[in-house]
Amino acid sequence: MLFLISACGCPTKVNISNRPQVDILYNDANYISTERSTKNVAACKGKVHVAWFGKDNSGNQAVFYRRSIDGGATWDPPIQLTSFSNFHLEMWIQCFGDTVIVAYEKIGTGRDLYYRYSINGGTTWSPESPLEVGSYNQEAPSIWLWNNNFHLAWADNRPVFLISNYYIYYKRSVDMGLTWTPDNRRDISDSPVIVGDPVSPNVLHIIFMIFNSFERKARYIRSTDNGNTWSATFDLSGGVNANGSGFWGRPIGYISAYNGVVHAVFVDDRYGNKEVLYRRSTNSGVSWSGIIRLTNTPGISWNPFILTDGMGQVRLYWVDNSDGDYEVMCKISNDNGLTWSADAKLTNNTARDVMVSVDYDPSTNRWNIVWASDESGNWEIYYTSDPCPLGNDEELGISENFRSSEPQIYGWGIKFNSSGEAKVYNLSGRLYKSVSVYPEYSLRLPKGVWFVRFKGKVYKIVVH
Ligand SMILES: [Ca+2]
Ligand SMILES: [Ca+2]
Ligand SMILES: [Ca+2]
Repeated sequence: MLFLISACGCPTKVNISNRPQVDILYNDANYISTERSTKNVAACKGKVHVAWFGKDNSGNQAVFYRRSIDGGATWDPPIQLTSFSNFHLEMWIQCFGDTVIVAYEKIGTGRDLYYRYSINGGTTWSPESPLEVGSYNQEAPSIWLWNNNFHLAWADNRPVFLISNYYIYYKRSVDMGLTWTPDNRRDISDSPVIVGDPVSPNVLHIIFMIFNSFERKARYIRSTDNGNTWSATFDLSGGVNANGSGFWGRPIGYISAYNGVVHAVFVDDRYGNKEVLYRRSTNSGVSWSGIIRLTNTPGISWNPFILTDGMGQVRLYWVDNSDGDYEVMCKISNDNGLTWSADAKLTNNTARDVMVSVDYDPSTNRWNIVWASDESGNWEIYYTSDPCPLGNDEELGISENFRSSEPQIYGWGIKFNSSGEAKVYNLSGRLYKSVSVYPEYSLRLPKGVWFVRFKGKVYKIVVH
């Protein structure tokens, strides 16, 4: 019996929403994210924060929130952050240290952006405040937090020279949204994702799309002065329009940056069906690699989410309907985006598994993955992590093992089949002991939950 870490995440998952009504991450009737300014998980300082839309029995929605303060092992009860009302499509959750912000689209005067924030890691929350409210539509909030800088990008169709068109806007607050820099209108048209570079936090990157009857392309702008000025637009799509009717024509994308290396992904169908395409910059977005095809599946590859851990690992998560019902997929680069692993499945079932978003917490070295699935019959929000959540499930990770080189997990400890250094951690992540092991070495452990790191993998052991 053995527990193996899967490539994309833990084989067990936590049902975060667990309500008899509909719980979704992106609020549309297609149950497919038709834009990408959506992020439902944030992980900082060992706390994991998840936000989603939950419906009531009348079909109204509210924003729900749930957190783990032990890196995803156990979860506090859910909190309802808003009253039941009418919401539009997207929400965004972001953290920095113990600051957490949840922003979302409400139906008001057109569509408006509101937010709540916490400065104590999600224990208590500010009242709901307007983030960007006015006539016409304010949509697609995307947030980057760094120290006291609250960067907001959004899409807005307020009239420009009397013509209503969606543009990308940007503004910044250093007092949690009490005061703001002026609304800074950038380019046409929608679905911005803003990220900063943790090594050079004054460098900001926005991926967005132009989506109208003339053009459907992924676009990019950058700032090197903390959002005061922005570059001209760069066409990530290389002149090629996405095809498909309605929202399927949207080249929805995502972006991630660390130490000047920027990873951008978007979707179009230049290879015959929807695939995830990738470009990489090694000079903070000054210039870009050619377009690299990351997926090659017969079905729709959609909803890409790319993230770097800052230590050379880059992960692409996306959803793919090649098996007929959508799965969450991933592939991993361990050389900062130069080469990529084969496709791997995080989910594998007959339900729709969609709307994936991811955050990485450097304080726990943990990838946190959230998606929605209708496998319960009424849509739930699921969470998993890589390595596995610490002790959320007694049967976690127990599966038959046929790899003789792998350690075996028992109720009393772990038996090794090869030589090396094993490090044993307790439930709170503290190193318990380091052991030099060899084939047939049996390491007996006291009663409790333990994690053994051996040859790059983490094994969970429950000693009863
Ligand atoms: Ca539900
Ligand atoms: Ca495909
Ligand atoms: Ca599925």
